[in-house]
Amino acid sequence: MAAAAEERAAKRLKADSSTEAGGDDGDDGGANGGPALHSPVSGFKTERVLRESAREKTMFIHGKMDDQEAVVILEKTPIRQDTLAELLKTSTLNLEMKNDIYCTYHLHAPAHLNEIKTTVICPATEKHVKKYLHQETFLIEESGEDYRAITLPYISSQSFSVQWVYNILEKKAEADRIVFEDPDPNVGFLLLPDFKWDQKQLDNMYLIAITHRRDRKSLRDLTSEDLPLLRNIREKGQEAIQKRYGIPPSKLRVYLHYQPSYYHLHVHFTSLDYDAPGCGVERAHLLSDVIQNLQADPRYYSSRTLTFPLRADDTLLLKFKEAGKL
Ligand code: DD3
Repeated sequence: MAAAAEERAAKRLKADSSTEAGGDDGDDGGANGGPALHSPVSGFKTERVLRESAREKTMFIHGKMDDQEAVVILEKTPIRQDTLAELLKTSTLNLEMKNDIYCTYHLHAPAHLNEIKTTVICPATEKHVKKYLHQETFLIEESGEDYRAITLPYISSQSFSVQWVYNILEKKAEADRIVFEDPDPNVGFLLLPDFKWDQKQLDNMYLIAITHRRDRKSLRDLTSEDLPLLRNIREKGQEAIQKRYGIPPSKLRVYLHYQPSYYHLHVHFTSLDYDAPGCGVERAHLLSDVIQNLQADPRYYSSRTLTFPLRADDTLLLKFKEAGKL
């Protein structure tokens, strides 16, 4: 049963990618339809490795590209069931060791089955570079008063750019990745894959719903007036994911972050089987709980104390310290 459902889902993903690719594999221009561009990372000069994880098979690198600051993120992609037969058939195996019934090999996969997901941020700001350095974190307990006295002035003074969000809303970027849109200016939103998801397997499905409304920065701005918006995102988001990927609402984790990583209201939809970064109790607020809390108290999120982690090098942490709150 489960295996059959998985197979159907894999076929669905494959069908999706091949509609843009004009052939699902084997062409020379990038294995998943994207054009094989002249490599922007070949001119990248590494300055230092910010973080690496052998377990996650990732590396975060700070360096320069054409004299501009840049961050490059490399991540080995999971082995996929739908290309497994091809992988085993067309790769070469080099024996490393043999002992009794145990053998280890180095498998050399053909190029199109051996991708590394690569993210480039250029020009990168100091904040991007810091983000990927490992840092100790501390919990903050932010009252409604603390939010208005400390956090809000800080986020206003920083004027964090959400240009990339506006580009998505205006179809100037990622228009071909949109999974669903409700164009209503008040309760409407766009649903699309988050950067973190390569869309090759459903196990780590990660979509974001971005609201058309631009006047809600975070959970803190939400009141009972926003209930129609939140209910709309929950209902239509779940429906679109069920339709496109065959994942039922009971397999979805739907939540908001506080603090968010960008101050434009958005909702995360991740696969329940995926331990997504930031889905822990110290940062994630289930959309259903948010809806219920606002039903019970229209000002719940402007008055309640909210707890969240901050990195040791975060300027907001310094502001809380200066105010004698830590
Ligand atoms: C971001 C939070 C922001 C590094 C990285 C990502 N999903 C995005 C631009 C376009 C996107 C996202 C900041 C930035 Cl890797 C610094 O996220 C994005 N497009 N999360 C999508 N689809």
